[in-house]
Amino acid sequence: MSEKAQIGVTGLAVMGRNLARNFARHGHTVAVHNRSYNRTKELVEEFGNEGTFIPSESAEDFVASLERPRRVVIMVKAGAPTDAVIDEFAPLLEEGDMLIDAGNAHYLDTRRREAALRERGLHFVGTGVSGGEEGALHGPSIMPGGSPESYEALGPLLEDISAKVDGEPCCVHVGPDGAGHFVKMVHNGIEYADMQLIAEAYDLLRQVGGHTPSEIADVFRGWNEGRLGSYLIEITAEVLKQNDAESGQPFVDIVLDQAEQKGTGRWTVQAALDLGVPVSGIAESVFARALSGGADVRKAAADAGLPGPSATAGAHEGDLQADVEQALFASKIVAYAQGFQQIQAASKEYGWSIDPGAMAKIWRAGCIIRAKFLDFIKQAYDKSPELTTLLVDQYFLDAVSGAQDAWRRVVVTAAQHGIPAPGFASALAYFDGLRAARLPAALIQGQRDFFGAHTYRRVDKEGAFHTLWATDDRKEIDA
Ligand code: NBP
Repeated sequence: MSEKAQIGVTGLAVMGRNLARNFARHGHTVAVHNRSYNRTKELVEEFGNEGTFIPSESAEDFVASLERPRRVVIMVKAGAPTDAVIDEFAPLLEEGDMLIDAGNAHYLDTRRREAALRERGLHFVGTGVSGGEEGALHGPSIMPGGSPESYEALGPLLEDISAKVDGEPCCVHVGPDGAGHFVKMVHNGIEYADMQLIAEAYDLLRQVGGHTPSEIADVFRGWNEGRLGSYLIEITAEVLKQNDAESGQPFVDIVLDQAEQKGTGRWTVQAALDLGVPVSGIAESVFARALSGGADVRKAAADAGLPGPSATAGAHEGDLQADVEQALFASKIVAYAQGFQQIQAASKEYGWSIDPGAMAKIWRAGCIIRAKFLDFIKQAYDKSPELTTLLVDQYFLDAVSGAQDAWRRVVVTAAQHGIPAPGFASALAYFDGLRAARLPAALIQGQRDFFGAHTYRRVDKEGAFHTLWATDDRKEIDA
């Protein structure tokens, strides 16, 4: 074989096929391989005219068709299939070659795989790829981890096929080992929070404002022109405008109200718990999906007739639409601030040196949470790379301060009407928690010292203290 491929893709289901086509469309010769050969054949038959593909039936031929250092993108089902593919390919590769896992792997799996392959002289690059199948074909946001050395050989190809904003690629070396997959995971967690907040805004406009889905679609279209401008707001308007072809009903009314999840939101919250970072916005959105999907519990509640507010709730005190926009924007800022804080905490924990501003930059296109306001996040971190929380950056501080009266009115209205708004309410509680000069955590410390002699620190001097409580002779219990 004369011509060698610059890059190879193994795993040619929807994502892998589209990534391979994207590389080919950018003029790269692409080696393609799949466990079952029919997918490889179909790709070349259907899209062979889009560029140069070198199809292989065996892993050996596929590896032989690649130029050195070999770059092998793995795009298979995350989990055991990824390990199976690594086990199949690693023995065929040579020192300096790269295995690039572009699936949705858990970052701890990526850390494990990277360490094992490094010992064998191979680069393992866990890479977040956002934007779904359309993104994979037309330009995703790409979040590669792995060694800086691997990025030198791989980065230019990934940057080439990534989404662009003003000519700048939505791809950057995130950091070593699992950093790329970690950031992709938090991206998905933020996406959950964003979607939940939008859903709450819709619910309030519908139930309190009495607007139809079509009218609310127009509201979202208007918001999309302003500071909330984003892909998710744009598609929300489209979904709300849609009528069901069969029944003629608004589409949103014929869909079962049980949200599903694939697990990256849950992973984000689990990781946040381990890191001790309060990502309440993401957590509320994961729990809200779980609540919606808890059909048995919801039915039991409905059967028991759990009562709503006893008094008829009054009208919203203010301009509901304008207030909901403020609540949505402020809560969104909180969710992003928390997500970025989680990225910074993991970066510190694992020594990744992630540049948070660069993450905001590469999320501006090619991914689900692309939004105008990411520019402001980037600017905030450009100004202060060590920013503790986005909420203290002047732009966000002003936005949240300006929004807070409306935000509080919206949370009150939701509570008075018995409409669940966990995203808005918990974001506000987080904001108030950060603002508070004194938190009741002092009382919790007192309780802990009382029942478990866990000691406490004082406001007026250094050291750990224990008080001899009246009941201190009884057996202590841990908590
Ligand atoms: P799937 O996740 O449906 O996986 C199908 C592919 O995995 C096929 O190529 C299949 O080969 C291969 N595979 C399996 Br299953 N077990 C294998 C094994 N033991 N050995 C070798 N190959 C095996 O594909 P997808 O929907 O294209 O997603 C690919 C990855 O991208 C996943 O990690 C997914 O989570 C991620 N993803 C990301 C986004 C996004 O927006 N970024 C969207 C969707 C998916 P076969 O053809 O022989 O069965």
